[in-house]
Amino acid sequence: MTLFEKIIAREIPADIVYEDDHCVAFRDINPAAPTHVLVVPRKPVVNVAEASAEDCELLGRVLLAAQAVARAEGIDGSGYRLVLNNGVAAGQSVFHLHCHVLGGRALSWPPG
Ligand code: DGP
Repeated sequence: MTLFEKIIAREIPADIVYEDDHCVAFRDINPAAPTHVLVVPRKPVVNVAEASAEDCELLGRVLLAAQAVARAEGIDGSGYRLVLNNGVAAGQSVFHLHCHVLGGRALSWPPG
């Protein structure tokens, strides 16, 4: 069971800000921006690289949940960044697909 499955199951506490039938979203424990929320599908797909065609709808649900989070957090007007880290070299540390929703400050590009 992944760490994020345990959060979804309420076995580990988290500040959950959004949920629907497909996804749960909660604040990152180590925020990198004033708003930093993780959108996690209930299905424990490892990452985009490991997703399959049957996950097509689920991937769209993750993005729409991220949109809902951004609206609820009030960062949709100023702009926000969505990040999906894939694999160790990209910085993925939890191997349960998650979309970082980052906003509330200016974000530089390219990332380091
Ligand atoms: P990534 O590096 O892309 O795999 O992002 C994983 C994120 O998960 C990282 O920004 C920190 C966050 N995180 C790790 N453990 C916990 C936890 O127990 N609770 C919460 N809310 N976030 C966590």
